[in-house]
Amino acid sequence: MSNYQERANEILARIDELAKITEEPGIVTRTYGSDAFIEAREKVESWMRTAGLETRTDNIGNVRGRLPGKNPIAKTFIIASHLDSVVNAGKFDGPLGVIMGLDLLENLAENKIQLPFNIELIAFCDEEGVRFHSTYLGSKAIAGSFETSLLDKADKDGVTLKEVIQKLGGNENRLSDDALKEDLLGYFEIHIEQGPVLYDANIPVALVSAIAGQQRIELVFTGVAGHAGTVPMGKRHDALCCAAECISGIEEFAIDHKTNIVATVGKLEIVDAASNVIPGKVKCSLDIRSADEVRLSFACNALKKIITEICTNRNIACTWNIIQETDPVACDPNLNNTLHQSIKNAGYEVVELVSGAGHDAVPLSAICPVSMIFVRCYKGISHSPLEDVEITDITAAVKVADNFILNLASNYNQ
Ligand code: HGY
Ligand code: MN
Ligand code: MN
Repeated sequence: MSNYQERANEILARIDELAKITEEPGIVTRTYGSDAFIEAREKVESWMRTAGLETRTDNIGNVRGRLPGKNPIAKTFIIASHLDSVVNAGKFDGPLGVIMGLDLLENLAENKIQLPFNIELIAFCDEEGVRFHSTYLGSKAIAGSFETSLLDKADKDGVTLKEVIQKLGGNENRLSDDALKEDLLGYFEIHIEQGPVLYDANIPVALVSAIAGQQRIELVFTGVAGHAGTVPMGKRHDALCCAAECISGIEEFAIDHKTNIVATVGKLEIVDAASNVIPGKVKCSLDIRSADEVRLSFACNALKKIITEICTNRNIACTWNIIQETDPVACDPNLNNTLHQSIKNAGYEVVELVSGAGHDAVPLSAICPVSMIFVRCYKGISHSPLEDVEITDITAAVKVADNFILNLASNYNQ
């Protein structure tokens, strides 16, 4: 068995170990600040320490491990992904990038390879944004773009972000201390594709050329609650029927423009729901994405118009609260040239993909050049317990990533 295969087996074993650390036995749910998140973070930090990295957890809750290069004042290269998950998640979305990054550094340390630059491995604490419906909390903190207005945002149980930071041992007034201020060589993230292209093409890895922009919106529909038995149909202002018509209108619009946008309503809440009450208030999420900035803003404006028209016809009030918006991000051409070469050196066909999913590379792109590779996953399934990755594809990704780091080192001339 080759060294790459052995390392891939160890990576998969650690991913399996992390998958057992969950808020709900039998499924993978590990949201920001939960006890399961804290346990997983401690596990990763212990692996980092065993690998000989200098470790620390920062105020927002990321765990960071550093492998100094030959020249400590040289630039620093960031390798990262996230430790948190969605609800009933797969076990690879996030942990694959963290554990593969750990493997890369472990291999360098074990073989006493001193690079001409420093490497910092980061396990981000909240990429998904499940708890506070605002994503990239960990990566925004280190990119210096964390919005302090979020500190008082409460989760569904009324616990504020500030309280979670304190529970994690952080100081919400010192978040800016953790922003990366040093000279950065770039950022690299290994992530499952979460789409079907590599699976259908039977190719193990892809180069990521860009990451789609997204808008996350909360829609609140306010009608008139009433008795299900006594209010005639013609006299109702049913917030749920209005939301339902809007949701179909959103789908219809996105299908018509399928070439460049996707739109999803993933959360729907009937406030004070009861089977014998006409819904007076309904909240839902709206997630709109496109790799093309102009199309994204066109789609947001067009959908807002469609929703406003439906609500006016039904005499229902609607608020459109933008929770988060990020522009599309282009990955760095120079890093991608080196990645392109590394994929070829490893003996694989080079495929370039745009990422429809968001990644922590997005906030980091504001402070350094970013790069990503995708690893094939089973039928492109993700955000699902069916998420799976073949050991042969992990082996391929180890080979590519090793080549990439060594090629970066040989090209390094700062
Ligand atoms: O939603 C996303 O794009 C990512 O999985 N957080
Ligand atoms: Mn992810
Ligand atoms: Mn995800």
